Order: sequence, then C-alpha cells, then structure tokens
Amino acid sequence: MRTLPGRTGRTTTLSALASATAVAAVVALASPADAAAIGVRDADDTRHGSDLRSVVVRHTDRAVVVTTTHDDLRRDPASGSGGAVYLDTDPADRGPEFVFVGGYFVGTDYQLVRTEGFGPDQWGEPVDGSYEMTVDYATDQVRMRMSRAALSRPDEVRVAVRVSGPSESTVDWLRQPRSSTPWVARG
Ligand SMILES: [Ca+2]
Ligand SMILES: [Ca+2]
Repeated sequence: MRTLPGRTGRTTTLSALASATAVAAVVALASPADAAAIGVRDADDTRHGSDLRSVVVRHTDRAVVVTTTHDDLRRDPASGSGGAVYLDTDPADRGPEFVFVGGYFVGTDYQLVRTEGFGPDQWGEPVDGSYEMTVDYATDQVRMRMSRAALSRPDEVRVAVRVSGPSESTVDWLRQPRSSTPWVARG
C-alpha cells in the first residue's frame, strides 16, 4: 500500500486492518462522523473462493480506496469471481450514485459507471475519470481506487458490496443485501 505523505501513522494502521490476518478486530478507526477509514467484517458464509470476508473503505483528500478481502481468489477464469462496489456519495439522493464493477480473474476488466440504484439494469454511463483495480492473489485482496474527482468530489461516502462466483448460490453481500457501511468522511 502506498504511503501518503504526512499520513504514515494512519496508513500503517489501515494496512494492518486490510491484511487478512488483522481483520478479526472489526472497528471503525474513528467515529463515523469524522472517520477517514472504516473496516467491516463479513461472515465465512459461502463455499466459493469469492466469499467476502471484509471491506475497508479509506477516504483521503485525493481518493476513495475500497479494499475487499476474500477466501480464495484464483487467476483461473473458471472461478467466475467478480464484484460490484456500490458507492453512495450523496445523502440527499436516495441510493448509490456510482458502482465499481470488476472481474477478479485474469483476463477480465473493470469499470466505474454511474448508477441510479442497485442492480445492473440501473447502471449507466462509464465515468470519465481516474480509477484502477488491482487483484492480489497472494493476499486474496481486491483494491479499487477512485480519484475523488471521478466521484464528483463527495464530502462523505459509504459502500454496499456484492461479490459472487459463477452461480447465484455464490452471491455474497457485505452483511445484508444492499446494506451500506457507515458514512466515511474525507480524512
Ligand atoms: Ca462472506
Ligand atoms: Ca445517494
């Protein structure tokens, strides 16, 4: 994880939280009202390698970074693993305004698109901005980084996360379907 100037302490803490071994302590790193980052754990509740185990949302001056940790990510396309991170960036507008969609196996792609709500039928135009997704098969983590500009510079953001393998039986939402994390203000 890149170390941000002047944020060494916070970055270290977050790196630890994002690692698979440290997520047992599921904590908001600060109170939701002023948090720069939050971590939420999910149960070991599907038999597929995409099984979502934790989500960390970090909100800095420049970017929103969502790191998801899974049971066992594979390069093999047969895994069929992928996910959608819904981003709610405007409390006054019901539901999420953006969704970051990506496949977790080799050869797939990812995209940040506008949305009017949950579900692919609500997805709209791709966002013209800076964003990237990386998959670490050693740590079973997916890191989605979006510039704040790409998200229209939100004051705060919260996410709902849906992952799956190739079949409906492998769908796994963070906590409950369509439920969101607490709001994470820019830190
Ligand atoms: Ca899970
Ligand atoms: Ca909204």
